[in-house]
Amino acid sequence: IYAQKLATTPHEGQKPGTSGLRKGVPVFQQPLYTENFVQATLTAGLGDKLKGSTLIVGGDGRYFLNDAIQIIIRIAAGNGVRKLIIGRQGILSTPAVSCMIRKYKTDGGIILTASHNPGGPNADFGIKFNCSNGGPAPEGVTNAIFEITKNISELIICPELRCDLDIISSHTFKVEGQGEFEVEVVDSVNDYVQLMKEIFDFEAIKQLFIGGRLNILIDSMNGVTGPYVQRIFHEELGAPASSMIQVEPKDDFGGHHPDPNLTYAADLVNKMKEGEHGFGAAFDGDGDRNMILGHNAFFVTPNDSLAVLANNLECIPYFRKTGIKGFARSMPTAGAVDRVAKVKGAECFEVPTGWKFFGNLMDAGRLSLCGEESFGTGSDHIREKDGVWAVLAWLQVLAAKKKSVQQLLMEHWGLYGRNFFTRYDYEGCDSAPANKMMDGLEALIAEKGIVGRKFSAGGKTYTMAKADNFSYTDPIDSSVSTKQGIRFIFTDDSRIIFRLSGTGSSGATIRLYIEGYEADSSTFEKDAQEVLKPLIQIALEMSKLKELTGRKAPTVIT
Ligand code: VG1
Ligand code: CO
Repeated sequence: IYAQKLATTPHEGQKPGTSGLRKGVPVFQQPLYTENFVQATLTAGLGDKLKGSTLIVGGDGRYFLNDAIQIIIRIAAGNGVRKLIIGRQGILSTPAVSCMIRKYKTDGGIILTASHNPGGPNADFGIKFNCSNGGPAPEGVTNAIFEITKNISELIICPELRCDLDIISSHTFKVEGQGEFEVEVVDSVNDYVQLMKEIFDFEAIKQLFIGGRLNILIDSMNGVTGPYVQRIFHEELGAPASSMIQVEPKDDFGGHHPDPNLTYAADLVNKMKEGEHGFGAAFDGDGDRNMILGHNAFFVTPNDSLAVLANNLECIPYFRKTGIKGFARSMPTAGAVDRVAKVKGAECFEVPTGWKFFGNLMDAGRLSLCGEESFGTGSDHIREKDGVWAVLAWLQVLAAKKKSVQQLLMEHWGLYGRNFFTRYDYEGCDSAPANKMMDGLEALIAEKGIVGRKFSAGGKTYTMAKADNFSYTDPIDSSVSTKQGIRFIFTDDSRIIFRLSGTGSSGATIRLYIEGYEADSSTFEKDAQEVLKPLIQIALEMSKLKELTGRKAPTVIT
């Protein structure tokens, strides 16, 4: 096999967002578009380690996966990468990639996914680089990738190299003038399953399913988790095969949004409402998100899920060994976990949106468990959020506590109070009005007298305690990330937060996050939409969202 230099010209807009580069498939299919980004990723991501490096490569099975992997193979070989470890048929969940990077101590990995965005020839694709710690590349690296894409003029590629990914085997190629290049096609689930068995007490979880004590319903939403779920919950833990649905990874996710929330996982929610199951869960396309439901589709918000797990961490063998090193959440995530941390005497960090911000804290041994309101939960067992792990963690707690999901939540709120939370997404807005709205909010936080000002709606009055655009200084490497979301924090800890999404593939998505805390147990069973109504009204008025975007209602409420 020979390698050659190939002239290329830059493509605009190859700036990685919250979690890698996400664009429509037709964008990635443009001549040398994917090639440019892969070359930039290898150059910037690996630096002087590029020659002789080993990488894990895999994705969530969406349309264009195989094409993208073949491009990665050709460019990696051309650039002197020594070895790629690739899941069979290119399938690896995001947490599995993170697990394998760490286990095989590789120099990093490339994940092919647009996560919860729809897939198919006219839907989205994505490419993300993870570093040798198993976590998403930090901003320093993603900025360096973007800089290269702006001036790229040359690729090094083995144009004739192709590799069959259908069977588990190792392929070795001799690249002229360079040496050996190896592609090892591996089982997609083995390493991940082994890690889960080290973390959890599978025997204890198994007891839950004996004699149908607990009926579960797991929805893979035609994403990557299907094979993992069947292996773990059915083969290893003995749950009946009928307790798993949509377990066939499809390249278009069956035409759905593979996003585990009450809107897009409606199939699961409706089945759970029939009352046959005591526990339900769904995952997103690449397997890093999770949604937890109890009997009759009792909804556990991701904020509460994180707090309940934090409160019961000692039920999980892994944490009995490691101890509790600290907790963290992303800024828009409700502060339920903060209350647990306080009682447990543990550190609690607030980081910007995106899993990449947790990695440094974990590497420094200061973070055990963390999460995001966007259905992300995880721990320092890897450096990505992990959907299947979260479900196992819940089942381990249920097995130890011998209580229902709803009981656990009611008791939790009884101890800590309830952080009511909702997120309104306005997807597919035009960029100009969305930016105008954010500019308006910037002006508002800069106003003299904003602190102390009173805002009223629905018979409630809130006093502004703090208004800013969230800025984060990483406590480990002191890197600073600015403009991570406009925050309005009131004297009773209620919060209104505005952000623009960084994972969309076109236009702008406005995210509005609302949080209100209640210690009074008579409110606990109320609907969050009802409790938060006054704050929502204040948020819409102060932002002029409706006037500027023309949107009367959000596209998704979580
Ligand atoms: C969204 C979520 C964020 C999450 C990110 C990646 O980002 O809000 O919490 O980390 O998706 O998740 P944004 O910028 O669109 O708000 V995933 O499962 O898409 O990798
Ligand atoms: Co995801």
